[in-house]
Amino acid sequence: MEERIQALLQEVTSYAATDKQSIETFRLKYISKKGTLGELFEELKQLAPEQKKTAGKTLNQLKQAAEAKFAELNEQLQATPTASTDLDLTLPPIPNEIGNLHPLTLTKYRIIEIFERLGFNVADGPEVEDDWHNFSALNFPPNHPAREMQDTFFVEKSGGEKGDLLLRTHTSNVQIRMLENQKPPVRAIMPGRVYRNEAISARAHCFFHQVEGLYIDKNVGFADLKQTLYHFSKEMFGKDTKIRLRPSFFPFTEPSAEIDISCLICKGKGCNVCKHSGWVEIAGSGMVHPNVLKNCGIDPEEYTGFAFGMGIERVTMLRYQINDLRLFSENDIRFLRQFQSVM
Ligand code: 2NL
Repeated sequence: MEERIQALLQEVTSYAATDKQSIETFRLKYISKKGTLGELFEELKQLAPEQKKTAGKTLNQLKQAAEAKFAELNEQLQATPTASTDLDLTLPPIPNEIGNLHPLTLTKYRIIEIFERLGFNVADGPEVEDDWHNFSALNFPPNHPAREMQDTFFVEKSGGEKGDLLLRTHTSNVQIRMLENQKPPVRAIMPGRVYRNEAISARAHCFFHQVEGLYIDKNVGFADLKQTLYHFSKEMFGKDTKIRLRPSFFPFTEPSAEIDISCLICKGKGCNVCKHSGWVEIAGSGMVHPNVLKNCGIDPEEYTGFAFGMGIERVTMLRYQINDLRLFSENDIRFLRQFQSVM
């Protein structure tokens, strides 16, 4: 028995293993109670007391040597970066979650893209505005209902009384600022957030997004307005889209027209979205009122132009068939994730 133990001791000390599997084989053979070591301890019990004493001593040496070797092998394994054992380098990588743009941003970018190709610049301006740039310069009469507290959010003065500042109700303030500072020709669109004092519902919100457009030059006429918005509609909603103009009224344009497109959902046959008319409104527009040009120091005898305004929410709802305005501002990840792959 003594000889067998000595031979095993030799085996144990010279054992070499570089991977998990052979270390496990080592453990089962030399450490586990069910392995060779276990068997020897069983045999030990049968020996005569004198033999038991010496054999027991060497057997314990073997046990200690095996445990020390086992610890050493494990340490070696940890220290060597053996990619082949733990890492499968042929696996495709786990993709990084990079999020996605908000559907309103996607639509805004698409609108910008279309108008940029027609030579329009993109302009930006303040959301907190004074009365002049939001109302007076745009030919709103002093007692116009839009100027009332229930339609407009006013910024209070420190004493709590209504001040001259308000949250802009449209992005036209940007156009006014531009016309005040820049001689025509002016050709620009103004996307941005606007505010109205309205109760929140599926169809209305106290803030939303608008793109307004303005083109002022010599000899700009109503035909230019029609062609520009016709081109936009086909680019945005598909080449078969038709447009229709209905007479309308805005204080800042004369004449004014509401722009409808043929319903995308039912192709004009009549459905819930178009309320069975076959047409849906997408924008307001018109020829810039001479008073607006005068207010900005531009001679209406020399220059004319058209302007339009459309709701980005409305265009987005038509584009992606979204039926509730509130979805845009609730930040529900289940809604937002659906736009991951659209661009
Ligand atoms: C709508 C209507 C419109 C304009 C906006 C505009 C701006 C200037 C002068 C004249 Cl500086 N007009 N903007 C013109 C017509 C309609 O918006 O329904 N928006 C959602």
